[in-house]
Amino acid sequence: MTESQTYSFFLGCVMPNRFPNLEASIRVVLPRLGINLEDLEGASCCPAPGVVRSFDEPTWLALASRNLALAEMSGNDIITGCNGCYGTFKEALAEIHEHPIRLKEVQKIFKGMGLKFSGKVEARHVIEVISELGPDHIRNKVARPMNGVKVGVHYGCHLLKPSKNRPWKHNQRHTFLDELVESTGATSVDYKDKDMCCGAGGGVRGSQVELSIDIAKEKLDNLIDAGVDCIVNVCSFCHLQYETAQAKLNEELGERRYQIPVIYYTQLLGLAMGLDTAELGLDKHIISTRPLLDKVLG
Ligand code: 9S8
Ligand code: 9S8
Ligand code: COM
Repeated sequence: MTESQTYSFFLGCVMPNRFPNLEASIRVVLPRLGINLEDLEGASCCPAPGVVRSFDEPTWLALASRNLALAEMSGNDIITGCNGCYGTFKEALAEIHEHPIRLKEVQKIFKGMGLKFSGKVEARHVIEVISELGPDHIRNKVARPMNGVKVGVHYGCHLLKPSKNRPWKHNQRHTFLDELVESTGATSVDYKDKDMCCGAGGGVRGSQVELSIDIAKEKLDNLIDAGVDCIVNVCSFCHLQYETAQAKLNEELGERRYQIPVIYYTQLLGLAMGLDTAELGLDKHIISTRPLLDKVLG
């Protein structure tokens, strides 16, 4: 199924409920790259790897398998724009492939539910299929180069780890997203602790909000020190963290110190392709994207 360029689009919880603007940018940009999306009817939470898997692994595996089965039954591989959902699907598939007994267990649970599941479906990330097209393909699509824009790239944890179950080779693992950002004409700026977690994942944001925001603050301070014009991410949960943590920190400080626009990769690419800013949802951010848009559009 890897040759197919039509995928079942798995939204997860955060994107459709909190950031439909990111979802819109994916739906607008991907077809223009020759990647078609079909809606995945009846999907549930993936469920979140750092949360549900930590508490009840068999429930996590059964629910993840159900979502994968829906894609398998529609004849497509599954695609997601969230690192957490990507992590769940990659690891659920690895689990059933390495331990066939786990697949049998899941199939037993599915009895009478009208689900067919063999595990012969692949899980892809939006940024993975874009990166397969290669930086040159992206460069050819650029109508409005992002020259002079300084970007702080945030990969996020689940995109890259565990590395043995991720598609990027050792030498590309910490560079492919920077290259895709630079293909738009922008500059990826190095900053302290770039590979550090945003502070949201693994249930930290859900149970220890203060600690979670403190971790985000450390990253945000490093990004400010590096003089970035925006953060570029590829995970709806990282996106939520960077947007809401800045708003919360400003509220506590009583001043608007944290104002870094937080941009999903397809929004940056869409902007560089010359697409309409409202169509890309760039007018729907918690932290205004205006300073970035002023710089780009003049
Ligand atoms: S689904 Fe429910 S919570 Fe979430 S967005 Fe991504 S991880 Fe999967
Ligand atoms: S970083 Fe650490 S666990 Fe995660 S991928 Fe998205 S949320 Fe931010
Ligand atoms: C983070 C997902 S993207 S989780 O909180 O680790 O489950």
